[in-house]
Parts: sequence; structure tokens; C-alpha cells
Amino acid sequence: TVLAGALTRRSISGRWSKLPVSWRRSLSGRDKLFRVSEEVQDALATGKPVVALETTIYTHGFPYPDNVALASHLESLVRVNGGVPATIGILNGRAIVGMDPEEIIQLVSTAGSENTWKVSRRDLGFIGGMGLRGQKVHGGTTVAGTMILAHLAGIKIFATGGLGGVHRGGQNSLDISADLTELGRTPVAVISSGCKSFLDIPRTLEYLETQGVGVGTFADGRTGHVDFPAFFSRDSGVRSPKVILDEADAAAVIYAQSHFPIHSGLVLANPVPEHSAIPKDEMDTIIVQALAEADEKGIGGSANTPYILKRIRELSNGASVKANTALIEGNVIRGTKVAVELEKLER
Ligand code: PSU
Ligand code: MN
Repeated sequence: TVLAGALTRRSISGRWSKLPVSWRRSLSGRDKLFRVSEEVQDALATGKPVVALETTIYTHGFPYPDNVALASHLESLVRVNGGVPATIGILNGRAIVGMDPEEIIQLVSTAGSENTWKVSRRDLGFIGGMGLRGQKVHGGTTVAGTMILAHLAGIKIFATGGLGGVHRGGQNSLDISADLTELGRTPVAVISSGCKSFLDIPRTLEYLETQGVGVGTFADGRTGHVDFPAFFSRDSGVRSPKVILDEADAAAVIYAQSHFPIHSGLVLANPVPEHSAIPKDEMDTIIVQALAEADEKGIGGSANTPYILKRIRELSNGASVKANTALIEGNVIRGTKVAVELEKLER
């Protein structure tokens, strides 16, 4: 490719053309743009359950140094439940699937810096390009960004806290998270606690339906009314399109879907544990205030979600952080168990 050619000439000049083609490719621009850790490569090659973890929650969600502790804790939760974690993020423009502990610290300690971007689908080319130009740019990957990189590495399961969605008033502003279109075109199953109620949950579910994304919520029985969860709260007032009982149910759905030419993802919603949930009306008051402030200050686009999350943290005096931590832990454990079940079906 043009890119590989340009890098090649500069990096290893004359000796390059004598290398076998496969080596040339692995030493080329692609290697400067994308790396999968040896542990994750090995796990994928030997059929071990791998679980992808995103990094926008660390760079644009949790403050430093709490984010370091959380990142390491989530990785251990994957391991003790029989999986291999693949934390995904970007350092100096290079996307890494399976960041090591030092790389995670290097990335998440830059939370809040202007050189640390929130990287969704539209940003991957820019951050990679700036990295090739020698810029010290880092990135926390969103659900959309993480799905793309996970899929490129061959990972099918991804656990996180919450999904982006259609913002309130989105029918006019067209502020619809790229997470939703990504779910429509990238075959990765995302385990989350739904989306926050500062978003428009009914329109988010409509949009996912249009995108062909299967949505199921974990519940104790297959019948009856089950809400699609609203992150801090188990109820949203909006019915989940489908219900799943357990990890084996979820794995069967992923396995079945992979046999059809459906290249979309799945949303597997895992409600926040009862004991750490924040009642819906309590949350609503805080959200109304945070939304009004964002509107007054004109904070829109990709800055909107991080701003609202920050204000919710402040206005709830940290109660939201506790709930947020508990639900992510639950999702990571669930996601790992789904990956373990899926591995059994694929064996
Ligand atoms: N929702 C949350 N917490 C988060 C995010 C969303 O409750 O941390 C992050 C995720 O990384 C998600 C992104 O993919 O924000 C969505 O941002 P946007 O709405 O700009 O697409
Ligand atoms: Mn947006």
C-alpha cells in the first residue's frame, strides 16, 4: 500500500525489499497503527474466552487515579472468571488490543488532557494519522471505537458500563451516538447496563431496531414485562425487546446469529445490582439540572456525554460513582461468563 511504502522507505530503506512479503506487511504502517498483545493473540488462536474492555470510561469518565484502580480491577475480574481481558486504547496514535499495565497507566493518567482524545469511528483515521506524523496523541476508545478494534482482532464479546444513544431532542439535533450505527454493522456483543436516562431511551431502542441490532435484557424469567435498564436504575419505563435468562442463553443467541449473514452486533443489557441502584426519580432530578446546564453553556457534540457524566458525579455527591463501579463490575463478570459459554458452543 501507499502508506506501507512511505513508512518503509523511511524506516528500513534498502534492506526492506529483501524481506518476505509477510514480514514486510507486519513491519509496515499497519504495525505502527495497530497491535494485538501476544497474550490476546495466543488466547484467540487457542480458543480461550477473550473479553474486550473500553478506555473512554477511564479517559473521559472516571478521574485519575481511580481510573487506574478500576482498570486493573476489571481485568482481574475477567481473569478470575476464566477469561482473558483485552483492554483497548490508543497510545501515540497506535491502537492497542490488550494493553499491558504500564500502557494502561500511561493512557489513563492523561485523562483530561487535550492530547487525549475520545475516539469513536470518525476519529480512528485522524488519531492514527497524527501518530504517523509524530504527534503524541492518545485515545480512550468509545463503545464504537472499541467494537471496531475488537472485531479487527477477532474478539466477539465486549463488556462496559453504558451505551451511547439518541440524545433528548435528537430528532432535531441529530445527536445520535455512533455506538448505535456501529452496533448495526460490527458483529460484537456488548454487555452493558443499558443507557443513561439523560438520553432518549425509546428513540434509542427504535434506532437500534432500524439498525438491525438485537437487544435482550437479563432477567429471572423469560416471560412478563422486563424494562430495558437505564444504567443507574433498573427500570426505564421502556420494555426490553427481548429477555434472556442467563449467560448460556446469551451465548446461544450470539452463536446462532453468527451462522447468518447478519453483520450487526448485539446489545445484552445487564441491570445494575439492586443494592447499588439509584432510584429513577432521584436520578431524574439530577439529570434535568445537568441537561439544562449543558444547554445553557452550549456543550454539544462529543463533549456532551462527558460533561453530563461529570455533572452527575458532582451533583450526586459521588453516589453515582459507587453505582457506576458496581454495575461495570457486574457487566464484566457477566460478559466473561458469556464468553466462557460461547467458547463451549464453538469448541
Ligand atoms: N455512557 C455512559 N458512560 C460512558 C459513555 C457513555 O454512561 O462512559 C461513553 C462510552 O464510551 C460511549 C460514549 O461509547 O461515551 C458515547 O459517547 P457519544 O454519545 O459522544 O457517542
Ligand atoms: Mn454525540
